[in-house]
Amino acid sequence: MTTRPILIVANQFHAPTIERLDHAFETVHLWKLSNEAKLAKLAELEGRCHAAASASWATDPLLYTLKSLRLIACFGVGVDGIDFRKTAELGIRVSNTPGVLDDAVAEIALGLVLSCARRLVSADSFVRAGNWQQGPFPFGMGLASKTVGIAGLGRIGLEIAKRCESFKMRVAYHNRSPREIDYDYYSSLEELAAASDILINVLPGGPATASRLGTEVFRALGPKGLFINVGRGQSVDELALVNALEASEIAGAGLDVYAQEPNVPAALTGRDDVVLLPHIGSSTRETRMAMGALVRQNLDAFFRDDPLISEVS
Ligand code: NAP
Ligand code: 8YV
Repeated sequence: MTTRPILIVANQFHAPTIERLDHAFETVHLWKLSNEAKLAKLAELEGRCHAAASASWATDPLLYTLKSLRLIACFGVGVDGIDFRKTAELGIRVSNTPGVLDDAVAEIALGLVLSCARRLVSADSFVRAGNWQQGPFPFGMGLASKTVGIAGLGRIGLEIAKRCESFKMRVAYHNRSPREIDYDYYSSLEELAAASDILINVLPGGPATASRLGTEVFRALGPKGLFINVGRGQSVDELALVNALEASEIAGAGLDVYAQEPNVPAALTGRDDVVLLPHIGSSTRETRMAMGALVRQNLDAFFRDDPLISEVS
């Protein structure tokens, strides 16, 4: 009889994927245990368990007490939930799910752009409230010939750029270094914001980008500018964003991500110049299944001693 490898599932990241992992591995559902029970279980697994699967934006810090752990296979591309100081110290490799979610996140980014520019959510409320009979809805902003600034022109950023081109927009971007691509490059976020009608954040989270989008960036974007965030909430100084909206220093914002999810600042929920989504960038049925398949492929490669499909270096 062949024994199945032991796999820790750190949190409940996607039920259909976890169900499949339950069939392939001897899974331990860590999130179901109390902290005391987790520590006891991890001690019992010492030397016998070498891999865990986890959401990418969050994991269980108690995982790092398992000294035989060698892989955290993340469900998600943004790995800001991983403590890379710890993984380096303990010799733990990390995989993620890049590429398979680019279309879904780009679709949500464009959905937010359209919702903010043409005020779709407010227009819907206007009709439902019976206000149309009293007069027309206020004008929105057209997209054709406007400049979209993309902060983080990587895999997802490129898919957003392609879609913006089809709306006849000009594309500009900021990365740490320019790409070989025919879009205008700005070496600072402030310069990019100043050149943009719509600024879209797709930067990864983590210390390098923490609160990078703040007062100066919003002032540079200007009173007609729209800010869209599908990257990470921690990259935004949310207080500065609220202040910029309250002072009409920018025209509006469309947000999929927040600094302290699932908590959204009350100062935002009361405003009709913002569109607020509950971190649904990658949440289509197809995309989540593809992310789960990539988690599985990375685990299989690890247990065969093959190179990982998508290792975070
Ligand atoms: P990616 O391909 O690695 O692209 C990231 C881009 O950001 C790269 O072009 C990189 O260029 C730039 N960058 C990285 N660090 C930077 C820094 N400190 N300053 C300036 N530019 C920097 O990643 P991706 O697959 O497109 O994903 C991007 C992020 O989207 C993820 O990390 C995640 O946080 C977020 N995301 C959100 C959702 C959602 O549901 N809303 C879903 C998936 C992903 P350089 O290396 O040249 O700087
Ligand atoms: C989440 C994301 O991971 O991939 C990312 O970085 O932000 C999302 O796809 C998703 O909510 C799965 O937990």
